[in-house]
Amino acid sequence: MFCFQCQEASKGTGCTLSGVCGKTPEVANMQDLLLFVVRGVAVYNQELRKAGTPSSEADKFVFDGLFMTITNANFDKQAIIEKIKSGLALKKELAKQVSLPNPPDECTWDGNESEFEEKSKTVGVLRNQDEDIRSLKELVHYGIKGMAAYVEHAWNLDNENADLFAFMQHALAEITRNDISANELIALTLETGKYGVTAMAQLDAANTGHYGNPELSEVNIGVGKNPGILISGHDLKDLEELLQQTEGTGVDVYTHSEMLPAHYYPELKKYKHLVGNYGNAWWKQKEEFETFNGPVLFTTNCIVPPTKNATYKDRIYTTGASGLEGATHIPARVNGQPKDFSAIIAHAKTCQPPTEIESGKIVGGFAHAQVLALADKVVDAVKSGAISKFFVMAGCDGRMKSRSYYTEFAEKLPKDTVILTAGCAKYRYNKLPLGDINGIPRVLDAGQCNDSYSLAVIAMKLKEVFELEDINDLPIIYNIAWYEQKAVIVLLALLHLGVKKIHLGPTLPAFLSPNVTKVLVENFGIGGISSVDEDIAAFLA
Ligand code: FSO
Ligand code: SF4
Repeated sequence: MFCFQCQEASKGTGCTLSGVCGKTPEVANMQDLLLFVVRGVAVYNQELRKAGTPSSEADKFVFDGLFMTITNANFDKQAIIEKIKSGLALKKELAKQVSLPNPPDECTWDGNESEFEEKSKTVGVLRNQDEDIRSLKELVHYGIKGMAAYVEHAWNLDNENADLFAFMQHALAEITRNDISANELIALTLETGKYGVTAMAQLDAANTGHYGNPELSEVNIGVGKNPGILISGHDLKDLEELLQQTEGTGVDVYTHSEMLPAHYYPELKKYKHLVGNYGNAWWKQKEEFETFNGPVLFTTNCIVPPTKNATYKDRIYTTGASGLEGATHIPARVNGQPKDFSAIIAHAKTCQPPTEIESGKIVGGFAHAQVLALADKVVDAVKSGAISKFFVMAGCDGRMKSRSYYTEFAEKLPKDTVILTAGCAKYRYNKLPLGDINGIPRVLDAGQCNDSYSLAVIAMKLKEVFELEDINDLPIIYNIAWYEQKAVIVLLALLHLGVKKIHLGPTLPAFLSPNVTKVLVENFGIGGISSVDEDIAAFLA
């Protein structure tokens, strides 16, 4: 195996023996083969698209296949094998309708399960010899993986955009080319950012269209007396159906990690048995799932495979693109009918209520509509000097010790600054007593990582209000934490919007070669982080 797609890549270069995330070499290899099949399907479907007859089954296969390979989304080898088999069958169907003069191996290869392992070892990241071409191809690849996740959530809410399907498959077809140049790939990287904005805007429209605009909300972090189900990941449709099916059953629902922002949506917070948010960011699950006592539902990443002795092993359920050997997988919707959560609900009834690990409330819901509703107050605070600067600290949290930087950074920021956040990065500072400025909380949480879109909307609005030419003239500093591929698409989207001098930490991606890093530094002023004191001094200078 070789994988370097996330921030925790072993030794900062790549995982080769097994994943720091818990991915075994067998699962890693099958994911490589799945991506190989995804590329073949994309190449064929692009041909069909040119003829005006793209396959919607292929569209779905592509975004779903990409999503399954995102960091810590799916550890279930058999589920990945089944996906490969369905992709091979689909590819054969598409091939019948297409005549390609020189089809790549991605299109022509076929094999049975006994041949998967051997083939998988030849189709991974290292198939590209040139490190810059490899780096750029993977940068695009990870960007469209993140995009695929957002597209899937929107699709679950009956929201689809043919342009996004076309772009993802175009990008995959380009990555499949052996003769693509570095310049072509750089252009494709920037284009990926453009479609990243479209994907995030689409998901924002889907979420707000179904559940209303996020609004200023207090979220309970304590527990109630009923047994509960803990729901993690990003898929709001799954949460909605779970809430509908648990209503009146005596089973409460709690959010974990990236599901916290569900509490900000009027159409979700209205459920009285959506009791609160339990715990912190994804990587704390090993302790928090123990004390939660009830079953846990993963709707997407971030799964940490439980240790042998974990008491919650049999309490894990997955659905959608997520998967874990030994966990119960709740099947997809059929013909638009809701998923069947009866097994997890029955399971919850046999469990003890959660053990309280903290109490109190956290505040959030500052997506674009809420912030724009407060725009006058915010603008006055900037004009009067009460707010000197905004710090965008969106992104992901992770296990690395060095991430304590973000807690310390938030603590040491001057009291006249405001943090704008989205994604699970917020757990590094969202329970600190950072106070407010004239009633405006000093940490404004827009929501999930995809709600970084809201932060961009807010920035563009401020640019308009202050009549600035350039988004970079705003008093906004970008100090972003990344972990997996959704952060890659957020980053590329920000670059597309013209944001410069983004700081990325706690370490720069292993998949950026020195030359590609140089391009990003020279054209966009991207930088890493150093010490909190040095960085704050530099940012405020
Ligand atoms: Fe975090 Fe995980 Fe949302 Fe990511 S829970 S790390 S960027 O999946 O997607 O922020
Ligand atoms: Fe390693 Fe990250 Fe890949 Fe997992 S996803 S194998 S931790 S680089």
